[in-house]
Amino acid sequence: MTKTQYVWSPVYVNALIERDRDADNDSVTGTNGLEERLYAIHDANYNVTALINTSGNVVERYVYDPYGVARCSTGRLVQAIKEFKLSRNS
Ligand SMILES: [Ca+2]
Repeated sequence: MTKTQYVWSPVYVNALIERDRDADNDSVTGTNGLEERLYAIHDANYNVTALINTSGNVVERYVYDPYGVARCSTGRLVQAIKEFKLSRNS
């Protein structure tokens, strides 16, 4: 059962466009069970710096050190990006 779905841009290796999530853990609500859509905002290095909802409000922010390591390492999105990078490198 899919709980989270990511859409990645082809312009860069980890350029996230948006994330759809089953926020209420109910597979009937939303489109295919996914009712939460968040869009990713990037810096110049394609690090995701914020997630905004469909109303344009910031719901998550990410801060990186000068080496590109996310300081907010517990976020689901950061974890997804790490896993995506690993899958691309293997
Ligand atoms: Ca749902």
